[in-house]
Amino acid sequence: MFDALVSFRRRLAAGETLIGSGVTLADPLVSEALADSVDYLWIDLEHMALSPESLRAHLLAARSKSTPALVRVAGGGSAAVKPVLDAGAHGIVVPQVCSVDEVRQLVSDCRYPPVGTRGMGAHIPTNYGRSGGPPYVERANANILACVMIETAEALEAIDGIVAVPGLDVLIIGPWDLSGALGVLGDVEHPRVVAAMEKVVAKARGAGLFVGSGMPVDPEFACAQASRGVQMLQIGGDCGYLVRCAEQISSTVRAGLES
Ligand code: 3PY
Ligand code: MG
Repeated sequence: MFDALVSFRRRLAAGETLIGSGVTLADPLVSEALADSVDYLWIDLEHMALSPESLRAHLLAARSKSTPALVRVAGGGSAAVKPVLDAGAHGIVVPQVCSVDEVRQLVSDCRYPPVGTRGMGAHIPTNYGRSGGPPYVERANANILACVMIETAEALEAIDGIVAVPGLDVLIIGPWDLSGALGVLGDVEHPRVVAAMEKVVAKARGAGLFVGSGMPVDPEFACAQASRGVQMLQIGGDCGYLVRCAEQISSTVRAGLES
């Protein structure tokens, strides 16, 4: 399951900007249908409570398309992270972190000993136990993406310590929560928010980390984030695409009917 991740990391390291789609609807066909349009999937357990069966089926669909699937968990901690990794996630995104300790915890939860504290026993990532030996452990430790979202005032404050956590791979900007944390909820182009996002990009890049951003369906904002140096653009997701496309098509047809 790591080949897709190896090439994903290689493309990021080469400086490519990659796009991902959010997934919130239960049916795994959503992941299968979206995979060919994007470079990665972002399965969202923060804002949608998918069942374990649905999560596993999405991850199966992602594997069938050789598309890396990051899972944004609702919150950190081993109990949240372990079953998601063992279900075959290629990376974990923890939202709303506030402290260096939370970041250390995530990295530790994502890596097997001696590097971290991830428990042995994964079935799916080891091809159901067929390949669970040292080469698997090495590949898992080298490739699983540990990602934290920078979207709180506390995380901004602690950014130097956060980027220095060994084993952290990606900082992901949460522009909307960040705007709320800076007192201008929803105004993601406010100079204070832009300055904070630029700081996150600079700190991430200075520490050799990849940097991403979440967002709703908003192509202009995606391009603005790319121009600020964001390399992983999660350009909205399934619900947003459905509604936006439905609104456009229905209003075009209604306009045609009236003319
Ligand atoms: C935010 O903007 O707060 C996000 O979490 C986007 O994913
Ligand atoms: Mg957020």
